[in-house]
Amino acid sequence: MNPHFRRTGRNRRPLSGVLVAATLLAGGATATTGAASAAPAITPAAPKASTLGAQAAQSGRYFGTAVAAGKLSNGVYAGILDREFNSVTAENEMKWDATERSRGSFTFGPADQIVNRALGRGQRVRGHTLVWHSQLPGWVSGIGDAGTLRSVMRNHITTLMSRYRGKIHSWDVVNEAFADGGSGQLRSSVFRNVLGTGFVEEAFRAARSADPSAKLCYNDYSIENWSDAKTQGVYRLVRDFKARGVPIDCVGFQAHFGTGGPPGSFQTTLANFAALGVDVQITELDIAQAPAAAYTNSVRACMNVARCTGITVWGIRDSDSWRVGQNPLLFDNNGNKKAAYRAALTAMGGTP
Ligand code: 9MR
Repeated sequence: MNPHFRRTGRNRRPLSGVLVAATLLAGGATATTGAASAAPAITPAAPKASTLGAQAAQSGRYFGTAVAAGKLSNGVYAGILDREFNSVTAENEMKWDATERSRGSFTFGPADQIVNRALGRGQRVRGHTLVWHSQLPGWVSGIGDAGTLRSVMRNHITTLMSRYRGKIHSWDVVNEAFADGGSGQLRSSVFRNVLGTGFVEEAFRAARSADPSAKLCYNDYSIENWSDAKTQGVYRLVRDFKARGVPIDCVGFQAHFGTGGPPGSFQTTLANFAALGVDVQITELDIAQAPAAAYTNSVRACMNVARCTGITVWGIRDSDSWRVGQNPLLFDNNGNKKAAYRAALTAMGGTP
């Protein structure tokens, strides 16, 4: 079982405002409230669009989805993709185990297919992901020598980013590096264990050199609740990077939620990160059973933060989701729009 399933349940409990405020006071983090940096997302005169991507574009945002190369030939799938979305993320095709199965030998067919198809249709592309402890080939996780791992990591980053230079709007440079639970520290991984905690900085510096036109994101799950130790750990990392001039442009909040949807502090979290001088994005949104109100709250949190630049849902139809049996997406197995779809579109000011 994928460990994410265990975590989505805990992820959804909004903390009371009192607890959030107390944590803000005690934590010493420079924090602003969600409302303070919220910008009106919709101008009254803006025409109402009837698809997700078109409506997101009214406020300069994108609305994207994860796609699988193997499904692009399915007519229902491709029809929804092209009608509704103006950004795509390769669900698996750009991961290390898909692109560099053995050292120095790169495979780009399925990733190229996704990128070329999207760009040919005017859709933007998110890059996912360069440095991640999971879906990592054994030949990488078995490296014990720092010099070797450093050179392997740099080569992987440089090769992928160079191939798609100028074609990717945001790259998840480092994915899921923080530990779950209360430590607020980086998790154990070959990268941290062999290179030390500085591997995150090394990865971002290599990424900036490889494609200066791409926004460089740190991406993680269970960092939506402001007072959580994991959220605070990522916040400290981003604050430190900005203070020291280490390149970082965005933070991706995966947003794999349980039925309750986002925690009550989600907008505050987005606003507090944005106040550090980075964009924020919702990168892998899905919600168990897809309650309409939970989608409304998720989309509103982004729309209310000026630097929340886009939302990506993690799949098109429920049958495309990694969360088998949880029906967490905006379209049912037949490709019909669900109540959650109408909620998401309406929350952006569109009209179903
Ligand atoms: O949706 C992806 C699924 O098809 C893969 O089997 C899985 C392997 O770990 O990864 C899923 O996508 C993950 C994403 O890359 C990173 N965040 C969590 C996502 C869901 O597990």
